[in-house]
Amino acid sequence: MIKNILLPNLGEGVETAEVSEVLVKPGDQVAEDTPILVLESEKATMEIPAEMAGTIKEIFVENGEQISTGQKLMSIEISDADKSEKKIVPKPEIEKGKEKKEEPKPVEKKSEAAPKPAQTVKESSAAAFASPSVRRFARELGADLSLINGTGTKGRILKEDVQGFIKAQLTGRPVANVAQQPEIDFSQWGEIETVSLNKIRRITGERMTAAWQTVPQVTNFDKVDITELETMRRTMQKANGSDSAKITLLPFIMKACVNALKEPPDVNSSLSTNGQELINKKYYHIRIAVDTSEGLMVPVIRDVDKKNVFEISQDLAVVSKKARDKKLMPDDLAGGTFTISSLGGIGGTYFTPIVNPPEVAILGVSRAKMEPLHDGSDFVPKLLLPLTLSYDHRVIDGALAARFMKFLNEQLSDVKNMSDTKIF
Ligand code: CAO
Repeated sequence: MIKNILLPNLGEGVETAEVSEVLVKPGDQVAEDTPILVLESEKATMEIPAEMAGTIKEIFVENGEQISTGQKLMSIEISDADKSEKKIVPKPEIEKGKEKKEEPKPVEKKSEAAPKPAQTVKESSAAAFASPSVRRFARELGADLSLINGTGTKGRILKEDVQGFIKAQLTGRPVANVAQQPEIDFSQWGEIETVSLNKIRRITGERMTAAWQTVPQVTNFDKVDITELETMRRTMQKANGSDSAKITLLPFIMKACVNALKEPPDVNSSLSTNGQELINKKYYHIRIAVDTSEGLMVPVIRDVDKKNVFEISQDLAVVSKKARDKKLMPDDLAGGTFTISSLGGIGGTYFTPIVNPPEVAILGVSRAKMEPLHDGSDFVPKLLLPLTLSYDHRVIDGALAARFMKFLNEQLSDVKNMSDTKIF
C-alpha cells in the first residue's frame, strides 16, 4: 500500500518552515521513526521522522522550499510486515543557539575539583547548528559540535562532518574549523556576481586556516639597507645580458637566508608530530611563493646553499613559469625547509605571511624604497628593504628570531659579509 506523508502541525504559531535537508531518496528503506526531512523555521531546526516503516517511493519537496502544514512531503510504500500507523510528532525543536537542558541528575560526589569533560562538550556544542539526530550522534561519540565545520545548508553540521571530525582526530590531522558566518544576501545592497573558488584557492584556504589555528605565530620586522647590494645586482644583471634569466633581489635574499639558517639550526627545522622533538634539517630547500592567475603556488628550489645567484635565478624563472603554466609536479612542491614570500615586485611596506607547517618560519619581502637614513651626522639617501619574519613560537623564541633578522640584515647590508657565500 502506498501512503502520502504530510507535514504535521509544527506547533503553536509555526505555519511554514523551510526544507533544509531531505535525508532520504526514492528506494530508501526506512524504519519507523527514521528522520526523513530536516526543517528550519525562524527559531528552530527540527526533524520529521517516518511515521511508519516502508520504502520511499517519491519525494515532493526539495531543499530550500517553504512548506506549510498539511503539505504532501513524500510517498511511502508500506511493508506488509509493519502496517501499524503512528501519528507523526516532529522531534523536539531545538532553538538555534540553545539546547534543551536536561534536569540535572544527582551524581555521586567523587572529587570537588574533578573536571566534567562531558558537560564541557555539551555546553560548548549548544550554540552549534545541527539537527537533533546529529547532536545525538555527536554526543554518543563525545564530539564537540562547536569545533566542527558544518558543510550543510547555511553551515548546518551533518553526520558526515561529525564523522570527518572524529576521523581527523584519530589520524592526528588538524581540522580546518572555519567559524560559520550567517548566510547573507548581498544582492539586497547592490549587484553581485558569485564565482566558485578553484581547487588551488580552496586548498590554500584550508591549509592557511589549519596553519593559523594550529601554529602560535609571531612576526618580527626589520628594514635593511641594500644600497650597495642593489648596485652589485644591477652590475651583474647588466653583465649577464638580456638573454639570461633576470637577476632580481630574490636570489641574494635566498642566499642570505640560507646563511642565516645555518647559524642556529632551529629555524631550518620541523616539530615532530608529538611535539616532543625538533627535527633539524641539514639541507636547504627554499620554497618560493609564486602568484599565478589560479592562486598561490609554492614550489621548492632545492640545495640553494650549493647554487650561485645565476643558477638560482635560472631555477626561479623555471619554477615560476611552471607554476603559472600549471605544470608543477608534486615533487616540485615537496620537501621545502623555509619559505620566502616576496611582494617586492608589486609594492607595499611590510606584510605578515603565515607560517607554512611543517616549516617553522617564513620570510616576507616587501618593496625596497629610497629613504633618508641617519649615518650619525647626516641624513643620507639609502635603499631600504622591509623584511618580516613570521615564526612558530613553540620552536623559535623572539630573541632567536631577532638574531636571525640581525644576521640577515648584516648579510644583505654589507656584501662583504656574504663573501664566503657561493654568489658567483
Ligand atoms: N624591492 C624593489 N624591487 C623589487 C623587489 C623588491 N623587494 N623585488 C622585486 N623587485 C623588482 C625586480 O627587480 C623586477 O624589476 P625589473 O622589472 O625592473 O627588473 C620587478 O620588481 C619584478 O620582479 P619579479 O616579481 O618578476 O621577480 P622576483 O624575483 O622578485 O619574484 C616571484 C619572483 C615568482 C616570487 C614573483 O614574481 C611573485 O610571484 N611574487 C608574488 C608572491 C606572492 O604572491 N606572495 C604572497 C604570498 S602570501 O599571500
